[in-house]
Amino acid sequence: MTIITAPVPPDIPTRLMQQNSIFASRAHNATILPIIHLWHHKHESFLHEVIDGLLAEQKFLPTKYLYDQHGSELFERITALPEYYLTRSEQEILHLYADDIISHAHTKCWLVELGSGSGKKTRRLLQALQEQYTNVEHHASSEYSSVRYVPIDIAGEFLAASAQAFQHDFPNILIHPICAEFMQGMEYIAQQRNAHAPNTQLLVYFPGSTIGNLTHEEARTFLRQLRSILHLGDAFLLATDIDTSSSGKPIDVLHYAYNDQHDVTAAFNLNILHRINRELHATIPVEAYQHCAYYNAALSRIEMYLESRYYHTFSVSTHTFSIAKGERIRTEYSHKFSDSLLQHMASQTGFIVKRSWYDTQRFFRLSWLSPC
Ligand code: AVI
Repeated sequence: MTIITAPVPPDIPTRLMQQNSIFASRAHNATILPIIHLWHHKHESFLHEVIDGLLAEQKFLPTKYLYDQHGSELFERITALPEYYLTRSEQEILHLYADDIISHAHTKCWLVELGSGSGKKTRRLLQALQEQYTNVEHHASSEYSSVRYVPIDIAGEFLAASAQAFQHDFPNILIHPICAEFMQGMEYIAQQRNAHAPNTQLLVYFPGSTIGNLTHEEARTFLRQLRSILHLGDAFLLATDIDTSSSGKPIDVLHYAYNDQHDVTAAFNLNILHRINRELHATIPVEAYQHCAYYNAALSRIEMYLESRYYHTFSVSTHTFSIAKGERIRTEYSHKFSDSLLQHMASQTGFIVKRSWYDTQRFFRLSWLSPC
């Protein structure tokens, strides 16, 4: 499958820097390659996916549309909430074990991050990479630079900001941002590696337990696609949130992580309705909805909905929808994983879980999956 939509530029950093002076690096800053833009927001698919979701028996809105500019900002705020333990737990794992994790990587390694956002968590991994695998003679502006950071995200502004933020601190790491959907970006970077640096390892980091936002079937499809792009010897560093039955994590901890006292998660959820009104000229009365999120213990997942407070109608394009009092529109699943579920999914999709690292409360894990 090839979904590359932009021409593949020659992979010679020095020349690109000369072409585009805003990317020119000072002596002790990392080189940033110009952002590769492969992603285009398609108004038609947004409209069709929204209408399909609202016509379904159990109404839903695709989770990915929670993340416009404002939605991404609200999500950044969620990650700093005291109730949202996921980010802190993952940061703790990286704080404790980044050196150990990176010691499993090859000396020639491109660290690819899927959904990098502001890239805050990655700082510890980059520090460990820089300390273990680069030295001052080996400056990133060399076209032979063997250590790269490749953030992939559809949010171009976040990519640009995080690349700039890393530029100064990691002078020996070449930064290669890609604005794309995950698999699109993966295909592109794997082609680059295969063509220009075949002995380099791709270490793909998927943070935040974002895989939990897919259904198990979608997650398996995602893992199989990724596996078909990776080579033996590459690695997948996967973050997953842990379920309640296989750990001592109280259900309340999960509940409040998605029902915070300042209603930031509620605003994040409701924002999708504002977005639909604005971008699709819909007439949804946003005040008719309230945030609803709870842990479904039988299916080990948070389910997030927008619940109607009263009967109302609205239109999206030529469609009119009637919504009953108490009716729910699903906006997100957030699946939680036991060790055995993770191992089973990995083995079904061509991976083996080599090692997992946990935070001290054992709320969250980071796992090293090897293609096999
Ligand atoms: C991005 N994702 C892993 C978050 C989660 O926890 O499932 C999204 C989120 N939704 C509500 N709060 C956070």
